[in-house]
This record gives sequence, C-alpha cells and structure tokens, in this order.
Amino acid sequence: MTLPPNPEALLQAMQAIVGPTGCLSAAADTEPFVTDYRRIYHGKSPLVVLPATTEQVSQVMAWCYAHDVPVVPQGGNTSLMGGAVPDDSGTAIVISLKRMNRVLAIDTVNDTMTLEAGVTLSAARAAAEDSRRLFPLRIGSEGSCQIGGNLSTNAGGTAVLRYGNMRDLVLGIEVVLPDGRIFSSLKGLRKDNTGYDLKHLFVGAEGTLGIITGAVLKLMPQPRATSVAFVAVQNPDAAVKLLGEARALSGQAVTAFELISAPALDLVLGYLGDVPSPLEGRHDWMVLIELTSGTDEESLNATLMQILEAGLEQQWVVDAAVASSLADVQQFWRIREEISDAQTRTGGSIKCDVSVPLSRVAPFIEQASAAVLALEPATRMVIYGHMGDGNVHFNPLRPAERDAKDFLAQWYKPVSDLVDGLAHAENGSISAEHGIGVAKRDDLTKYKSAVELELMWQVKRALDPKNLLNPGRVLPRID
Ligand code: S2G
Ligand code: ZN
Repeated sequence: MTLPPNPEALLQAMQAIVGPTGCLSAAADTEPFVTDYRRIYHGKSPLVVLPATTEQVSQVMAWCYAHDVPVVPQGGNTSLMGGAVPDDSGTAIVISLKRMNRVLAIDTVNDTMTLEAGVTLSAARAAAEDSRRLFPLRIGSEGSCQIGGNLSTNAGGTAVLRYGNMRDLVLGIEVVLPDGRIFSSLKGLRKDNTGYDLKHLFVGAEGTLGIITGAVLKLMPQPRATSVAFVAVQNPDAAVKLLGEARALSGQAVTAFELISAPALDLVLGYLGDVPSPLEGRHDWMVLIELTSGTDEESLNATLMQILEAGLEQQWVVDAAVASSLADVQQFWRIREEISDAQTRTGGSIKCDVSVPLSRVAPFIEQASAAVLALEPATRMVIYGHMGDGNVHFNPLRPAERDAKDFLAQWYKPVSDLVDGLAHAENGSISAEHGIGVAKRDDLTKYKSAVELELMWQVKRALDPKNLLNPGRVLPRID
C-alpha cells in the first residue's frame, strides 16, 4: 500500500489534469459538496475535483488508484441516504460531474438522447421536449439532480407506473472504472444480446463500482392528452381497487397514481401556505391520478370520468376534483411534489421508503400505522407516494409539539426498524427507490441473504479491489 499523497502533491496532480478552476480546496468552497441534501451527513474532503471530460475523469481516477486515494463520485448531491458525500475521515476526494453537462445528441428516429452525466434531469427533460419527445423520469429534485446520479441510484419517481425506473430508461452507458479504464457502450440499441449486460452493474450501484460519465437514454412519444384528478377515497384498499379499475378501463393510460394521507396533505398545505385543498372537507385518504395518451383530450377526460363514476358506484371514491386547466394540473402536482420539502422544513421525519406487493399495500399501511401509533399516539402519519408501484413513503412525522431532534433521537431507529421489519415480512423492500447510501447500509445484513451479500462483495472486489470508490456506502461489512 503506497502512502496517501500529501495534500500539496494531490492538489498539484489534480490541477495538472483538470486545471486550477477544476479544483476546490477552501472549506467554504467544498462545504456544499461534503454536506448532504438534508444536512444530516457532514463529511470532510481535502479536495473537490470538477473534471470537464471523461478523459479527465479517467486520468484523475488512474492517479487516485495509483496513490490509494478514495474517491466519492457526486452528481446533484440530492441523495437522501448519505450516499453522495464523503465520510468525516478527510481522506477521500469528491469528483463532481457538474461540469460535464452537455446533451450530446438527440436522435428522433431512434428515439434516443445521448448526454453527459452532469446534465440535470430538468435540462434533459427540456431537451427532449424541444425535440417533441418525452424523457419520462419525474422526481421532485429534477432541478438539481443529474442524470449520472439518477442512474447511479436507479431513480424512480412519479411516472414509474407507466415508464419504469431509470434502469428501464437507459440503453447505453459510459463509466470510468476505479483504475481509470473507460467502459463505453453508447450505441443506443434496443436489442443487443452480446454477453453480460454490463451497464446494469453500474445502474443502482451508487458510485461504488464505477463513475458514470455518459449515457444513452430512451425517448418516448409526447402524450397528446393529459387528464388529472385529485380523488378522496375510502381507504388504501379502496385506492388499490380504484387503480385496478382505472387500468381495466384505460389500459396503459394510467401514468401516475399517488396516494396521499390526510396528515401529508395538511403538512404540505401548511408549508405552501397559499394553496387551497383541491377537495371540499377533510378526507383521510386521497389519490392523485394522472392519465396520459396519444388520443384527444376529450376522450381521455371521458375515460377519467368513467373511472371516477365506477369508483363512486363501488363506494371506493368519496369525492373528486378533476383538473379543468393546465393550472389545475400544475397545482395538483405541486401539492404532491412539495410534500418532501415540507417534511424537510418541518424536521422530525422518519423516512421509510418501502415497497410491498400491491396486494399487500393496504394491510401493510394498516399494520404499520397501528404499530407506530401504539408507540407515540400523536405521531403524524405522513404516508404518500407511488402506490401503483407498491412503493409508499411511510414517513411518520414528529407531533407538532415535539422537538424534531428529541423525536428522532427517541424514535428514528425503533420506528424505522419496526416499519422495515413489517415491509420485509410482506416480502417487501426496505428501500424502494432512494437506495442504501450509508443510512441503510447496516440494515442490509438483516434483510439480504448471506449469498446476496457475498455476491455483492465479489462484484465489488472484482471491479474495485482497493475499495476506493465510495467506500463505506451500500455494502455492510460481512467479514
Ligand atoms: C417523493 C421524495 C423523498 C421523500 O416525494 O416521491 O421520493 O421521501 C420522495 O421525502
Ligand atoms: Zn418517491
């Protein structure tokens, strides 16, 4: 093992590769790169390096590999699990992809978009729109999250029901390996059965196997019509039944189906301040339904009305507000998408991003809610999210009068263990879309088999034998 370089030698070597403007070392400059999105994880780093090209990333990695310098790859730094910031040892450099932000090609015959990893999701969606196409990934942090990070975490969001996760939307990838070699497969073919599909090793690996520097993404046809309704339902079971009916009556048109509990709506309306509830009165459970299709608006609206009427007839639906303008659609979605920041602003949110089979969502919510309320009866049950995927953000929130820090100190571990255990008992997942990072790393020893953990370590050791890439993230120690 060679001795880690002194900070001066490190800085000189990095500046020789990326130039002086591509290196940040002053604490004030590095702070935003070593503190996570929710300001829970505060790391340290001697240097943040901002390469402008894949070649530069390769040279930086080769140097770090030769000198045993750990590296934390970083996109938009919107990870909720502490997966994109260094630990507080001060030994790792951060490689930020934000300077690699070019859309390289849009091909509207093959329906592909080739771009660098540092392109933000909103810029990627805008570029697709300018070419009369849709890039369908839709998550609240789209203004700052980057395509490389979306791939590294296999991001999901509110349109997975129709279009899938990032894993389903990527056709090709370019990655710099820990030793600096470049794996590039940017052909953009929809069919290519020539050996292992290596790109899928790096999608969802959270920067622990390689640094994603580019990708070819699928483009979809732009929907011609969109119909949205904010619907009060009897309970989660009624919501599941309504989803089944919506799909039976509209086929592929159901693009989003987002569950929202009353405490979640109360919280976000309080946070927004100037937005009224779309519905009269208070309802325990609501769903935001979005249909999109290539047909005309009128027939899609008629289908939505058919779904709501069936829901009323079956007494699954209690009330509904159908969006009658783009402003309504935007307002309904703003309510849904701001729930996340409303929690961050309020503090004291125990985030359980779980998934269970759709058929078990309702009993899971009932059991888990009862179990949490038995511990702290005044807990606000902020439950919302992508129910159609079996994924709910089951995020118990501190009672209004409780101090956030005290509440989390008392309940974060017992409540998240309780909720994770109930999801696991339903053959569910303890992290449906947010990944593992460091927050859930040690929990994996409880919820992954020994063989799964051995296999993950075998892959890790094969690709990153010196354990330099994002060390301490995702994989728990098993030796
Ligand atoms: C969402 C955002 C993260 C959270 O709003 O869909 O993925 O749970 C979440 O606050
Ligand atoms: Zn989500």
